Amino acid sequence: MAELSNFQENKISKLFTMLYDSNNDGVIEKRDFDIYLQKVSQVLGWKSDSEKYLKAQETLNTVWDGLKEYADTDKDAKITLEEWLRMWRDCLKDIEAGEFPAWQKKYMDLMFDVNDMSGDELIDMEEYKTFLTQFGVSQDECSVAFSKISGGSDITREQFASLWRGYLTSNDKEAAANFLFGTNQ
Ligand SMILES: [Ca+2]
Ligand SMILES: [Ca+2]
Repeated sequence: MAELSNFQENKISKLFTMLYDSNNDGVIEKRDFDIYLQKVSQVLGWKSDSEKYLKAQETLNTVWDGLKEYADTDKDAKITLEEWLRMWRDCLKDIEAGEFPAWQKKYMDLMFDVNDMSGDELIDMEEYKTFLTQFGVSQDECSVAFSKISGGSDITREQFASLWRGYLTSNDKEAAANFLFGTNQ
């Protein structure tokens, strides 16, 4: 099992708090995914019987099942930060090689889809802002972060996956990928 540097651990902990633990009670549970779905549906204007909503719901259920299977060491259907970090230590090497766990790949693809509101397979700055401000990142911070990660053009699905990999694994504090979820690490 690989060790995480403090820098990697901070970034991975931020993901836990910002993106996954929707109700901020210190553990990830199925309920957090339900809240997440409500949140993005509101932003995107999805009705709860629409095809997109149902598809996202199915994906999130699969993501939760995969995450639970991998990370929930004590099988209490709650992922603590400790369990979360243990999982990332375990899969760090695979991710460095570009191999994400299947559930994580699904989550990344869904994240791309909900960011790419216009559906043109590119994330532009406005879309990035619309999405990330829902998670407590300010407009200004989004602008700075987007300039860093995009290098001046919109983000393709392939770049997005590469930014995730960099975010999770990089130890270079100047690496653009560190800014994927805002400017604070
Ligand atoms: Ca929670
Ligand atoms: Ca647990």
